[in-house]
Amino acid sequence: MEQNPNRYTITAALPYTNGPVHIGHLAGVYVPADIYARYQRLQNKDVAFICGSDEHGVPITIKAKKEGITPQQVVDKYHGIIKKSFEEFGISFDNYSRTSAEIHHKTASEFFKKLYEDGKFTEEVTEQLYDEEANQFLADRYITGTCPKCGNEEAYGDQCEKCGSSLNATDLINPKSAISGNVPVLKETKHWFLPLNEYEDFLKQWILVDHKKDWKTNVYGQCKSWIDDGLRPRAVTRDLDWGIPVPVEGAEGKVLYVWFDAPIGYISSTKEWAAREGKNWEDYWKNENTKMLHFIGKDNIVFHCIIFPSMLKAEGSYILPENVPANEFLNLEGNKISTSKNWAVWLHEYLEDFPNQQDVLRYTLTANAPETKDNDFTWADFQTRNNSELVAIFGNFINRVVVLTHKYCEGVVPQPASFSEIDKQTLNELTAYPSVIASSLERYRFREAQAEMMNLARLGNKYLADEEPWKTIKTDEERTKTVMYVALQIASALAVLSEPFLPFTSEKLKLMLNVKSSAVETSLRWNDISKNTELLKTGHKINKAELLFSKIEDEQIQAQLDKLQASKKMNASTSSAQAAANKKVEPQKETIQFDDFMKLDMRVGTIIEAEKMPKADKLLVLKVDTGIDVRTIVSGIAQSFTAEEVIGKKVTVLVNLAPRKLRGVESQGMILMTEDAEGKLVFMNPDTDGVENGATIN
Ligand code: B3M
Ligand code: ZN
Repeated sequence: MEQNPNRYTITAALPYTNGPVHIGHLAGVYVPADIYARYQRLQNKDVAFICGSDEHGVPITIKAKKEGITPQQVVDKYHGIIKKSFEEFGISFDNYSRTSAEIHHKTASEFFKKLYEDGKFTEEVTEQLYDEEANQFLADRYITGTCPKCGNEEAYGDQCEKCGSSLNATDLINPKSAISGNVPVLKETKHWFLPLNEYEDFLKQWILVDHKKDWKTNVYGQCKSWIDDGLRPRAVTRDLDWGIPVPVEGAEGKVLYVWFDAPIGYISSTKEWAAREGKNWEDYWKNENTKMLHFIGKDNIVFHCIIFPSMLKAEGSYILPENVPANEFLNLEGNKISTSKNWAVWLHEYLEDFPNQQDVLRYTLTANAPETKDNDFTWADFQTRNNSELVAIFGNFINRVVVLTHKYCEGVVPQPASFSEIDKQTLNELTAYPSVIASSLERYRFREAQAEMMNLARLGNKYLADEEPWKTIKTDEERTKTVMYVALQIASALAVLSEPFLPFTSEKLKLMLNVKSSAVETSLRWNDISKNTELLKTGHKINKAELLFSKIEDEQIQAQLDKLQASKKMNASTSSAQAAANKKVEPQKETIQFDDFMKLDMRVGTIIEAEKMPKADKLLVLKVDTGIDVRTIVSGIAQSFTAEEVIGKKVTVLVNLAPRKLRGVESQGMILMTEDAEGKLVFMNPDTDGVENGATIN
């Protein structure tokens, strides 16, 4: 294990192209990965920051079925949206590929073939769950059921998202087809398995011994519990028609398991990049001096820490990840983020609603990052982070420095006179920041690192407030110049140290300080800040002030909250529609002839009086104007309506029903009703505007 490698392969989980990217993905994976990649580039490391779209697997085919389009159309649509929004958000991937790319199909097929030929798989005919109505095998997300470990009733066929267990579909209790809702049957089929049990010793040594200290406790803990539970062979092929065909004979109609092909996507994306950049991809995957890191969310831990490393080990020529800094989940306004319930802040929508404010979201997500436990994003917090921190501290400091430099020093870095104790102490503190921030970043503590960066802005803000150059200018111009000199050094350190967290702000700030090109100002490098406090030399001219951040108003926040409220309403109505759809429908009654129907005399009527039948819970006694007459009808609707509610209602009345006595009152007809999903009665009153009482219904 080399202490300070020069080459980094940094991967970020390949997003499924069954929907756009939301803040949960960003906070869990892409923002921390991007901060880390940018930081290592600032250390002059050779970085390959790799990602791409995960375009296979059941989530895609389910989405296609739901929208009535082909899986290819689904992946094309979301790959486009995701790629564009990552770019606009400043996620600095060196390459963003896709698993439908030819290079990926080739790479994944060859990988499988190598393991196959080396005898690393076992081949087994087993009974798998099958949907007889849909005529297909059910794997992964095509099947749901109760998790045998934690009892979650919505576990998937390959994983329980509640407890994180990795499952085989046949482990589920009460399995149910996600296609038809049917109970599946068992049917024999042949598959190839990676015998994870044979990698137990390797995994024990590699994770439980070698990485006991440096992996995050949440990651280590999950791995340990799987290993302690005992590992079992895992099928790496599936009976599906969407995916990479299994490249061996006798495997017609079968594809690679999506979690077999997807992590190989990191390799194919690296190959695509290397070919374009004239690099050797193997340096990034097969060189022991390369440090490989996988940034993922906690639901992906087993695949990146157990299954993929076992695949790499089986292949034999690859390095293993040095660390897998997985995050927990981010919630939104107190509820779990959900793509299907549209309970999310979508990146592409954020970029439209808050143009040129990428850094505000990056900042908030990092400040609240779910590093050690699940966390909550609220719009109120987002507004406060912007208005009270970015605007009031960082923005305010920079604005004062630049404006006052123009006001008192003609926009030129002044010659300092002698430094006071405060000046020396401030410059001294400044030199400590790069290594403090770096040390947090090296340990994947992004919130802590960003907080330190903000402390530097605070230091600058406080320094100016205490030294009051706007006062000293009247009595001691030299002092003012010295203060401006010191403040300018802090501002330029911030321009560098903020880059991983706030790349757009850093860019603007460098432009303002006129240090755009590092060839002009070679001292503006991360590590030089600790050695040298003269980052901006006397005589250097800076540019005009521009606002780095602007206040976010209550109306903007309210608009976002309204959007979420609309999703909530929509969900409430679809869930009652679903309840209705799930309700048992009565079978059709016996066929009648036309003449039978013609015997029914149904009229439009109006309820003109109503009262509760004494001592009867269910009955209302109604007076109904049928157009023919006004008659009494006793109706069993008292549990759904009060008497007052129904007076004046237009209704459909069966007028020629033989009269019968209910509790001593003769009922002369029947009012037609139905029931809603919750069992409440609903009048069958078709749109009767302009229809007179007595009109017949045929
Ligand atoms: N497509 C992300 C997810 O579980 C999954 C990651 C693949 S990384 C190789 O949503
Ligand atoms: Zn579970």
